[in-house]
Amino acid sequence: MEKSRIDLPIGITLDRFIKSNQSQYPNAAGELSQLLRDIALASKVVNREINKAGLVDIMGYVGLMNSGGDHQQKLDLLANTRFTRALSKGGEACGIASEETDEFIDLKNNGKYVVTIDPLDGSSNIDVNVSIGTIFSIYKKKSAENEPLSEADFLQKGRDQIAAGYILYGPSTMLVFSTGNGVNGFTYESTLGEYVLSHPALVFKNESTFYSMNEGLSLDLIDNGIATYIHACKEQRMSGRYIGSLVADFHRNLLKGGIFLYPRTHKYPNGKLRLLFEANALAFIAEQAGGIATSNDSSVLDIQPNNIHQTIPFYVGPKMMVKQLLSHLNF
Ligand code: FDP
Repeated sequence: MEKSRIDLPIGITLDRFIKSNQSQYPNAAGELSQLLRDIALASKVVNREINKAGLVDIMGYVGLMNSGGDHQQKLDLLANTRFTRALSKGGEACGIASEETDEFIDLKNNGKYVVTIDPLDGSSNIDVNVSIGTIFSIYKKKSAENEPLSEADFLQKGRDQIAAGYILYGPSTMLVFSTGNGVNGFTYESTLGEYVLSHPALVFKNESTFYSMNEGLSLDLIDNGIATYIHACKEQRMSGRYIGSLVADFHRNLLKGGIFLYPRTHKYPNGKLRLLFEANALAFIAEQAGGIATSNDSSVLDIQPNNIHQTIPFYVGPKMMVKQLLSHLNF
C-alpha cells in the first residue's frame, strides 16, 4: 500500500460520534445512543442485501399489497424484518410502527422509545437499480411505564420527535440523522463496516436551484397554485430533478439547494406521502438544517396525526423556496 494511504486517518466513526455527543441527551442514559446503533446495524444488513439484489432471487414483487395499496417487494419485506428484528433485540424501543404493516407492533418490554419507520422507501426504484432509502423517527413512549402500549403512543406530533434520520442506499450508502442538535451525515465505509462522519453540520443550501416534483401529475392537481409555482420556477430557469425516491430527492435538495413537492391530486386527494413514516422525519431534519416543511396550511411538525398511515401533501426545502410556494397556494 502507498505510504500516503497508510497515514490517512479514518475519521470519526458513528460510534465515536454518538459517544462523544452522549451528554446532549441528559435523560437518556445511553438508550437513545444504542437505539441509533441498532438502526445503523440493521441498515448495514439491508445495504448488503440491496447490493446483491440483482444476483439472487430476492427482487420483484411478492404479490401482496401494503395498507397504502402499494405492491410489496421482497426487499421491502426483508428490510422490514431486519429493522424490526434489530429494534426488538435491542430492547430500547418498546414499539414499532412500520409502513409495511397495518398495525403497530408492541415489543412488550420496558423500552422508553417508540419508532416509526419506512424500511425501504422508493420501492418502485428497486428493480431498476436506482437509489432507495430508509426513513425513521424516534419518539418517547407517551403512556406511563406500567401502561400497555397504545396507538396514541405513535400518534405524536413530529415536533415531539427525539431523533429522526434516513439511510440513502445510493452510489455510496449514507446515514443522515438529527437528535435535535443539527444534522450530521455519515458515509458507509464497507471495507471497515463503519459509518464515518462525512457531512458534519449539514445545512440547506439556500439557493433556488432545483425543484423536484412528478410533473406527470400536472393534469391531476387539486391546487392551481402548484402549477403557477412550477411555472415561476421555470421562469427563474431552475432545473427540474425528480428521482421518484423521496430520500434521494430530499438528500439531493439538501445538498444542492432545492424544493421537493408532492401535492394533493385527484388520485391522492390527501397527498401520497405518509406523515408518520416519511414526512415527519424529513421535516425534522429539514428544520434542523435551517429549512422548512409544510403541508397545505400548516407546518408538518405541528400536525396532530389521526391515524398511523395518514398521508399529507408535502413540501420541503430551503425557507425562501417554501415561502414562495406558499404565496402561490393562498391557504
Ligand atoms: P414509491 O411509491 O416508489 O415507494 O412514498 C413512496 C414513494 O415512492 C416516494 O419515495 C416517492 O417520492 C414517491 O412515492 C413517488 O411517487 P410517484 O411515483 O407518484 O411520483
